[in-house]
Amino acid sequence: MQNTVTPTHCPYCALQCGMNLTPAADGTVEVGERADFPVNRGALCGKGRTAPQVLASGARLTSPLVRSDGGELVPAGWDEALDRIAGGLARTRAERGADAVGVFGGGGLTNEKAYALGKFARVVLGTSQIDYNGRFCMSSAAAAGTKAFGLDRGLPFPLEDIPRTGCVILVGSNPAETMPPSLRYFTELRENGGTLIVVDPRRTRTAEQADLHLAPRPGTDLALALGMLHLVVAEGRVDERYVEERTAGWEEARAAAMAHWPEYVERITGVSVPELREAVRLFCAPEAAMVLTARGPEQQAKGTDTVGAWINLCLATGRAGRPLSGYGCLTGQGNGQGGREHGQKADQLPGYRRLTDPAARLHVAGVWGVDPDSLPGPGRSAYELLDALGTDVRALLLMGSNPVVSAPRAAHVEERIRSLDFLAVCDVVLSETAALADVVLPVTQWAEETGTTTNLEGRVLLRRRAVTPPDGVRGDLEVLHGLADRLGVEKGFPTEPEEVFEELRRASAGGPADYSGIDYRRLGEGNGVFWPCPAPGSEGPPHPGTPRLFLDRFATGDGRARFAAVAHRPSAEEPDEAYPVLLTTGRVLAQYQSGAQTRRVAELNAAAPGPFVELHPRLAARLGAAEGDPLAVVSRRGRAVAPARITTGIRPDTVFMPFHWPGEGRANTLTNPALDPTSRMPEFKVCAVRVEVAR
Ligand SMILES: Nc1nc2c(c(=O)[nH]1)N[C@H]1C(S)=C(S)[C@@H](COP(=O)(O)OP(=O)(O)OC[C@H]3O[C@@H](n4cnc5c(=O)[nH]c(N)nc54)[C@H](O)[C@@H]3O)O[C@H]1N2
Ligand SMILES: Nc1nc2c(c(=O)[nH]1)N[C@H]1C(S)=C(S)[C@@H](COP(=O)(O)OP(=O)(O)OC[C@H]3O[C@@H](n4cnc5c(=O)[nH]c(N)nc54)[C@H](O)[C@@H]3O)O[C@H]1N2
Ligand code: SF4
Ligand SMILES: [Mo]
Repeated sequence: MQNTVTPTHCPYCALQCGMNLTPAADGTVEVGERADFPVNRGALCGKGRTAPQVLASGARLTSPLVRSDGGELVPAGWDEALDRIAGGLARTRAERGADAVGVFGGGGLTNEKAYALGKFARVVLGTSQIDYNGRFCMSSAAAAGTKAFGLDRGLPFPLEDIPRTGCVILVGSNPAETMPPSLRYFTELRENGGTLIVVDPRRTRTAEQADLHLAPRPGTDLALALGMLHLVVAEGRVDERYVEERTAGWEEARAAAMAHWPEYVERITGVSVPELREAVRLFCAPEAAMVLTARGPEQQAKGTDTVGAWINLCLATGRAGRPLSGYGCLTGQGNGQGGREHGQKADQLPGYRRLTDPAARLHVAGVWGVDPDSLPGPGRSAYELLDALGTDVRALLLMGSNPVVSAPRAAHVEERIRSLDFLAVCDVVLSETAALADVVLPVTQWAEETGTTTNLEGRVLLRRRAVTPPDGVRGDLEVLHGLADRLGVEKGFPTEPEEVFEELRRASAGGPADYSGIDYRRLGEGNGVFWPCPAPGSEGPPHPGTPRLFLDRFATGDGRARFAAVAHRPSAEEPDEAYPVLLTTGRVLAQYQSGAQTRRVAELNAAAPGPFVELHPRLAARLGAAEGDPLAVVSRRGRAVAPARITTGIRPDTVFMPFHWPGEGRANTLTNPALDPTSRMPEFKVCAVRVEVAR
């Protein structure tokens, strides 16, 4: 395997760029262009290009660590570490019941790991208390997509359709920094005569490429979408025939939109009536158009309704389930799509089945060889689970997330984690969360192991092992196998990813996310397969996969898409005298998520060395702040300090902080854990703060 070129995929975001890896004799790994992979055609961002540096980083864990009597984390052997974890989880279960043991997963885990982790929680631990960081990511879009279309797949079409449509509205999405190679699709759209509208309170690098940039006040996208729908109706642009033939619920949705006059919407959003009209004109003029959302409108306590309102706009104008038209959500993490399909979510079984559906329980229990009645019911959502640590949930197994940095109201979450009776973390580095654990297991990552991921298009991909892992580390699947064995379940947790995938195929068969017609051989030969891809009957040819969904019918019982009857409502926390400024949060190009991995790469740290507070010159003048001055940002949850970065590219009523760093500048010390009632998504994108120069 050494010194050969292995075609594989990036460890980080949902684009899952193709790349070629070649290990060199000196232990380094060369990243080469993989031009034949259509999604990125060889292009990579700096994070992907430098990803191998994390493999060899001095920060890499190469031995299990256990907490000593003196309270230090000290190296230990694998047997001792696994014994301790099994003992810790079993003790809590014996003393307090199965639901006192929690499991927290991640959307970066491969399909095989996500599947095995969900099975481990339900079958070995018997707990309902499992959820994952995808809840913080795209759960609002998933909930709205399921309501509207009967099925949630981030993009219902491949990225290659984007350049050929007529207009794209990108809502709260900054691909120039979060998925740079995808920007090409939007550039080509404009070269082909199409138009790009960007909706973002900041003039991002993405907004700079747009034909029209709307800069609403954070947390008001719902009103904005309703205002546009109002104009669509008022200007006679409704596709009556499509609404009649392919949708349900229009009358209620129409009535709700009619209550949102453009002038009223202007007052709520700060987007002027002429801008609203122009957006409607650009969206409605061409034959086909798309709306794509990302975390801006979704990470709100009304994220599900907000996405529903954008879907309404698509439905009223006949722009869903037709060629080159549709609504899509740009998922975030490497396996953000697959990670939400195979059972690490609190209410879910593999194949995107519902845990409360008796037929789903019967099918999956059959594959697992257990009694369906032994499967627990739905558990708490991610923030609610973290909030219950130390009280109802006393022991936690965590794999693939760093909530001390990334969870809302992070100081409280950190305090909850510290109050656990027992914490075990599997990670590649000593993340801020792993540093609090009783046992830390060092695991293999990405290029050191094989597994599948499902990218933002719903394309299932094979990520191949390209290098030999360092001595002392093991894969997450080996960890689950070792723990299951110690907890009395000897069978059902294979360590070979392909074996796990074969079982996942059977478990997903017949479910909404049906992978049963996909296997490693097929994935190895091409550029991935789009689900659903059911297994053919004994005679039939292989199913080709489904790049484009809903062209004939939606996945609802009657085949019709559902309008959402939604109305504007304020954010959970609006500015007042004590906290007069809006805080929003997000990402920068050179760091990834909690930074656990990218903060180990010198080149990335040079480009993005630390947190900052972005603010408008007018707000800066009011505060007496100059560029680089330390600013204290204070919310009802806490206080963070970071240098001022002054720019005219942000609304004067809003400040922005990236969330990639721990410590004093941790943005999530400030954020509001108010949850969306349907998706249980926290309101990362808007809360009220006070800003002052920290002297
Ligand atoms: N460089 C980098 N790339 C990444 C990641 C990373 O950490 N770093 N993470 C990956 C993951 S998991 C994800 S989920 C994606 C996220 O990808 P994006 O959604 O593109 O990233 P964000 O920066 O969180 O948010 C996008 C934009 O929303 C805007 N915004 C803030 N509040 C509002 C609002 O109320 N309404 C609207 N309309 N917009 C608002 C912000 O100004 C920001 O520019 O990126 C993926 N790619
Ligand atoms: N304020 C604010 N907060 C946010 C957001 C925001 O926009 N604003 N965005 C939210 C979103 S969209 C997301 S997705 C979350 C992400 O935030 P986190 O869930 O913290 O995501 P990561 O930093 O990617 O954490 C993954 C951890 O798992 C480790 N890891 C990587 N690969 C593997 C593996 O294969 N196995 C194991 N066991 N470990 C592995 C990494 O080293 C890292 O420590 O943050 C959320 N938090
Ligand atoms: S855009 Fe995403 S998948 Fe592509 S190289 Fe960058 S981080 Fe990796
Ligand atoms: Mo995400």
